[in-house]
Amino acid sequence: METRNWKPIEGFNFEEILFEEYNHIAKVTINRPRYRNAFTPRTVWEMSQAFNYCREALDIRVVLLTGAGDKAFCSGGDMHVKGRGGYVGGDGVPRLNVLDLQMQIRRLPKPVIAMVNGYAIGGGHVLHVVCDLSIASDNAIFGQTGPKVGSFDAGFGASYLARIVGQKKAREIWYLCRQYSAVEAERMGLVNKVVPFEKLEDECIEWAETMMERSPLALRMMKAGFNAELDGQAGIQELAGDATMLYYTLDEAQEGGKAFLEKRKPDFDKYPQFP
Ligand code: S0N
Repeated sequence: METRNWKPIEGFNFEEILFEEYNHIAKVTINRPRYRNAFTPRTVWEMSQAFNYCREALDIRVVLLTGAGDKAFCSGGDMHVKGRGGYVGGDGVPRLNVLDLQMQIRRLPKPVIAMVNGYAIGGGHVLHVVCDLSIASDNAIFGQTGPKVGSFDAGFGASYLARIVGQKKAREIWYLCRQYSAVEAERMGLVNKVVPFEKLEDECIEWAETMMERSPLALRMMKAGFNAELDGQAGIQELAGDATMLYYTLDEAQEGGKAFLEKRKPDFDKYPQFP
């Protein structure tokens, strides 16, 4: 693996994730290898802040999501803090805040690559599913455990998974709770590519750098388009929001606001029309 100068992104007090940047690529690493990178409400809250930063930071073009160590990407919610109503954090309140994080990853107008470096299980599996692309090391293992351990994710964990692998396979994954190798996952279309563990980061960086040579706006619109197809009204709102953003960059849109402030009728006729 090439040695890269990952720089910590400053300004946060993260305890359960690492947040770093290299060449306009942000890397969010779940840093709880002792528990196979299971997430607590705090882990999720920290990831949420990191993804929010990635949305606002104009110099970040692609995000990698991964887990620390060589055993796990993420093993889902931390069973030690699973209470009635959700995962219980330091404030004693049960939460399922990973659902908000899933939406955040989907709505980030930049590509997110899941760098799957080991087990992607339970809610950890859903996290890689909601990323735009998944690249896995050859030791990666995939699966849902919900019906075996008293939980389920019938949202993106069901519907988006089924869009990817098909209804029959998705039902198999959830009903039987088996584990699948990286090669099996690749065959199902669940991951884009499988590489040797020591090549995983290099491969992800190569994909990220290739995407950075493409038009960011074109990628943003494609992501919104892919989401709209699945997300219904919320997906259309996202795509429409991007269309509005583009409209606001045009003189035609500026004319409307200017005319209002100058107390005159807007003149929209001077702007080009397309068939
Ligand atoms: C990942 C597995 C397969 C790894 O096996 P391996 O390598 O043999 O390691 P272990 O010895 O099992 O584990 C090492 C240590 O790590 C601890 N640990 C592992 N996973 C977790 C975990 N999820 N929570 C807490 N601790 C974990 C082990 O206990 C062990 O510790 P020690 O050394 O002290 O014994 C294997 O570990 C495994 O199967 N893990 C459990 C995976 C699992 O079932 N995860 C699902 C958890 N639930 C969810 O993710 C639900 C998702 C969710 O949040 C949600 C989302 C939407 C709607 C609803 C929900 C909802 O939760 O209800």
